Amino acid sequence: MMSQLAPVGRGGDYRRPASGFRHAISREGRYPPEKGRYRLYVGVSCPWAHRTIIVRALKGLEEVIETVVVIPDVNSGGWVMGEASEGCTTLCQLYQLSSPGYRGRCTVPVLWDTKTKKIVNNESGEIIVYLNSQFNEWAKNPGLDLYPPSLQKEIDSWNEKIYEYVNNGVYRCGFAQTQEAYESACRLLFATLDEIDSHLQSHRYLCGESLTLADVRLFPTLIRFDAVYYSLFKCSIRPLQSYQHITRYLQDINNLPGVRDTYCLDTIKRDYYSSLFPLNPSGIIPL
Ligand SMILES: N[C@@H](CCC(=O)N[C@@H](CS)C(=O)NCC(=O)O)C(=O)O
Repeated sequence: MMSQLAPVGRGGDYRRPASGFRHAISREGRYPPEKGRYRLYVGVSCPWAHRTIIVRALKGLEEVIETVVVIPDVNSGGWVMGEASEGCTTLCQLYQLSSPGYRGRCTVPVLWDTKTKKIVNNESGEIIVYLNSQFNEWAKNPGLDLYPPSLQKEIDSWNEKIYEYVNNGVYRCGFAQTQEAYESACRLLFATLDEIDSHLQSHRYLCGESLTLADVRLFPTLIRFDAVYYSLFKCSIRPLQSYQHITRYLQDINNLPGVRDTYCLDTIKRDYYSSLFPLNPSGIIPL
């Protein structure tokens, strides 16, 4: 099961497959911004989907883009719909509706076009860029720019490092299939957390005084860290709460209007320990 879910390289290191649907939302393109046309399929325990839920909340897009929450199924290991959507009862059926014969993984988040019945994009890092910039006409907070041109270089450089060693880094610890691959991922993860902690000693957010997409991408991993990754994924050199500046930073983001409502730690723990990954055979959820 693990080799299907988590492809590895020759050294037993986890290799995340690239996302397959990469269309843009743009005025000139096939998918122009429109109120009510697009829908987000999300799983509430998924950190990648969590990014999109945060940007939707911060920008005030609740009435512009609806969400459908999918649920992890213990038996099939895939996402299923709570209620049928577009005539589909599983997320894989939705992928088939968009692309008959699709053979890749059926992941969340999915940005769906209700008009053409196609997946526009299933890469969270790109979806949040479109949510930030393309729906301002209808957003409650159109002035909030989480990816301002003056900071894009700095944001991109944090993103690159944080994706590799933290966002995907925790999965590289949890899905490693050799001791060496695990140790290497774990040391790189904690070296990056050390660097982030010392940076946050003199910076409120990663790129200064205002929140950016770099913070939005980091937060979902950090908020799950001590509850899930520390034990289930063996990210256990030290608990995250022992980092003083990261802890302050997490509280600051958590206190931003709307953010606390974007996740539920009990659901996250339940899903990770019982259904998302075959890493905990007893299904027991730690206290
Ligand atoms: N590159 C994707 C990754 C998304 C992803 O891996 N989602 C996981 C949930 S946390 C998923 O749906 N996995 C189901 C599967 O691989 O079958 C993104 O950032 O949007």
